[in-house]
Amino acid sequence: MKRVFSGIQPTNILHIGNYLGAIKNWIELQDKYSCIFSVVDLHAMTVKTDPKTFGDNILMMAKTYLAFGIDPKKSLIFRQSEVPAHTELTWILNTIAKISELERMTQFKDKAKQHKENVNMGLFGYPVLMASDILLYDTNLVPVGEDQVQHIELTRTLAERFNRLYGETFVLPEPMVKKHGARIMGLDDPSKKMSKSSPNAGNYIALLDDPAVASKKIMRAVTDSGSEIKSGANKPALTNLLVIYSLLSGKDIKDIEKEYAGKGYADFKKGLAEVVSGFLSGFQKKFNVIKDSDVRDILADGEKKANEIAERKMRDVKTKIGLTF
Ligand code: ATP
Ligand code: LTN
Repeated sequence: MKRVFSGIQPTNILHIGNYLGAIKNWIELQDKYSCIFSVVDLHAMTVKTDPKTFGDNILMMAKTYLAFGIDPKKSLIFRQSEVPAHTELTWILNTIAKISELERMTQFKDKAKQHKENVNMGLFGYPVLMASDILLYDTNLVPVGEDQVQHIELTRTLAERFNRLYGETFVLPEPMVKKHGARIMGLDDPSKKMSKSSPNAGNYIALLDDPAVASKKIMRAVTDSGSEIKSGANKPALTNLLVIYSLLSGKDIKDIEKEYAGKGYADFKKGLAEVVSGFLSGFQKKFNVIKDSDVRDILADGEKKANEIAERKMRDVKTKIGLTF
């Protein structure tokens, strides 16, 4: 069975873009592939974290995976920081990663601009840690949003380089990007992706937003000129809302357009607000009944298994390098 690996950083706000671009696709993969999903807490540290809330955010992230249907009987769920091989392999890959390659990463450039006061080595080396996550588990496929494809290409470059220098060791992974949902745009600006780092909370629908608050955000979302409910390149704002509607309801965009033919933006937004509210209440109901103690047990079990696989790979890596005698 092919191996799938993915992860999300446990930062406090998760939005429907993260769900539609990442987690939603993971659920469907569980029956077809051998899946590993990590809470990548070390990655979250590249932007200053708060010791008072960090632990809760990690737990919440794992709970979110479970509430959406990641099934610990089918998939392995674990915390990155509990598997030391990730940082160990990162150092080794650091020695073959080129500064010029890392400087080209658009996420680094964006984050460096956003956090001018804290452009740290971790932020710069972020993609190398991500490469380690992926390569330790002989990953074939990495389901992510479009913004992460560049990091997976770098992962392939590093794997190929290591294999060439030291002999066949790593499997070359491929990104798995869905056509729809890979890039949900901000509700306040359809030219930029929906992002939890946006200073305007109206940019995103957080998974833990009160459904009433989320409805207001939809009603206030920017729209394009004209009044017809029709997707297209000339209507980026409406197209984004139609994509969200379609992915959350399971209906085809064409069918939604038909449903709203002759109606205006206000009616469409009201319909979308209902779909979003229903989705959020369903998710929150499940999220709220999962016990912290169960999440801890599931993570501990996953960590044990992840450590076994990762340690085996590290032994191979060290042997290939000659770090043995
Ligand atoms: P930030 O916006 O602060 O950079 P983020 O929202 O991108 O953070 P991440 O933890 O970096 O959050 O991403 C988690 C996953 O969600 C990744 O697979 C990413 O590709 C996906 N993702 C993030 N934003 C979107 C979006 N707007 N549309 C679709 N997928 C997204
Ligand atoms: N950088 C990713 C999170 C991430 C990841 C991974 C995704 C860290 N390690 C390994 C897939 C595979 C992001 O979504 N921002």
